[in-house]
Amino acid sequence: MTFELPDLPYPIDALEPHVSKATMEFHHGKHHATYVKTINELVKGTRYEKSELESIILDSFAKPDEGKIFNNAAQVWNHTFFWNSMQPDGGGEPDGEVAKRLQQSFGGYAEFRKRFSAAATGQFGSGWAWLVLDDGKLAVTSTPNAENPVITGQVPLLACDVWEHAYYLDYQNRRQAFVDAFLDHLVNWKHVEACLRDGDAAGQEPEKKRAAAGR
Ligand code: MN3
Repeated sequence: MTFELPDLPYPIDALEPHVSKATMEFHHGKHHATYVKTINELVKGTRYEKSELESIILDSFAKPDEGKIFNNAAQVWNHTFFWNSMQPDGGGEPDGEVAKRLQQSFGGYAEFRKRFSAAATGQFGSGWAWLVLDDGKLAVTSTPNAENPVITGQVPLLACDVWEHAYYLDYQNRRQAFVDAFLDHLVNWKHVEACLRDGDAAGQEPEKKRAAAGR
């Protein structure tokens, strides 16, 4: 199948002043677009030619000689998820089911915020911070480079891109300032809630989860 660059779920300047139009033009229009173009070229004529993105990610992870396929497939997936993790006038404390689950898993929003912020700023070099559903509980994780929770069988609920290209034009080296803006002004809690509902409904398919994690 041929993968396509998805449109942003909001106008390209909608996240200003927290993420500039210039950052989005490069990040969506160049970085994400290049991952899409590259994965299409890489899978041509291979066993992955007809595969869905998630199965390419699962099958190519940690396979010798398939690092490039994994990296590009995962980065296509990660960026689409990241755009959906944000919205204009988002962030701050959620309510409803998400608030209840943050309470159950972390003791409240403040502790979640502290852990997510620490995961995002503490990820050395390029990578991602995540809120995931893991065995029915919410958890915060971080992953290096293109890796994501799909490969460990966790259900991704929220993603923050902490590669320098995500914030350098707007914040230079101040990753913490970008992460604060993400948490306080950009998080799309409706998207988190929808992913949580799907994850709960799927019950995470424990067999598949163990297989994916190699346990
Ligand atoms: Mn990126």
